Amino acid sequence: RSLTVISAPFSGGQGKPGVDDGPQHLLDMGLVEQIGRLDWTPKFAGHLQFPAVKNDTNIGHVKNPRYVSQSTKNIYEAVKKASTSSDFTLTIGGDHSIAIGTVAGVQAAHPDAIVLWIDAHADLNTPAASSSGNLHGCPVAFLLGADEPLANAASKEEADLFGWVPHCLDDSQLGYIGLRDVDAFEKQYIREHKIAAFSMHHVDKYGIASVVEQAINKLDPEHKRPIHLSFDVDAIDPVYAPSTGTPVRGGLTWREACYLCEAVAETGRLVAMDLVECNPHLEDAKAARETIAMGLSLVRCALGETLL
Ligand code: DIR
Ligand code: MN
Ligand code: MN
Ligand code: MN
Repeated sequence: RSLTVISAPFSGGQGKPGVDDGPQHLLDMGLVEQIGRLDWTPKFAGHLQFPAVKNDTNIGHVKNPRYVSQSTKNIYEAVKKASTSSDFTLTIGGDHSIAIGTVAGVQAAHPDAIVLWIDAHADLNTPAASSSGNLHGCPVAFLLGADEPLANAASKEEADLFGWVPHCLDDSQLGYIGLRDVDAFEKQYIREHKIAAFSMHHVDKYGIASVVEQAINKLDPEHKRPIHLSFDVDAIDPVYAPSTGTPVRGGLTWREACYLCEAVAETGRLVAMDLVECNPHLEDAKAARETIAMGLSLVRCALGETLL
């Protein structure tokens, strides 16, 4: 089965430099070779390039708006092409704003695919609701079509910077696992729109195996839809994945995270995965290596590696 690896070394969705080096570190520690030892024929599509945008001033409090819009559009085109022509698309980031492009791209090829969003955060703020102005906290809002034209823009074009993003996700197509740092707007949206959301409380209460099963059963009771796994490494406890921009205590253990990926692999319906927010420049070199090693384990587990 054919697999395309897309590198999206992008950090404009948040403020900490270094997350754009995640892909190179994953590659250096053997990503493509490790995939090749499983039941896949990987092809590395190269590093996408994100030309700088001049005078990319804030729009309201939203940071790097033109850069994020333009870069995620490039990612969208690349992922759409890969998902149309290969059996599996793995996109390595980069910060989670890249999922604006990956989810829209995968949906273009598989409009019925469900999205499992594994994260400490819901990434569901609209630009207006975001208190940080960081667009990596907003991808889901764009994909669901919860966003509005950007406030305080100088022109209609600027207000519509993210108007190109297809509203490709239905509320019932999205499920969260690992949440534990959710903003008030996001909590209300999840409640009102009845989005399938499993926080760490649910993982504690039911166990990870049951949570994965419940999530898939809720989104796809007939077990026939393709699956896109969008994995933010900050879903995992910082003990195991410390080198990430917004660590939150009380996350998934190493095995819970691997189990989740193994269980999704067992469905045989996984068609795409994103691995994001590995920042090898945070914490020390040992922490960075462990975080990258965690990421590599997640990919292998999602691609069918088993313990026995
Ligand atoms: C916060 C943090 N909800 C925000 N989001 C993060 O900035 O909108 N997402 N860190 O990964
Ligand atoms: Mn995220
Ligand atoms: Mn996160
Ligand atoms: Mn929109």
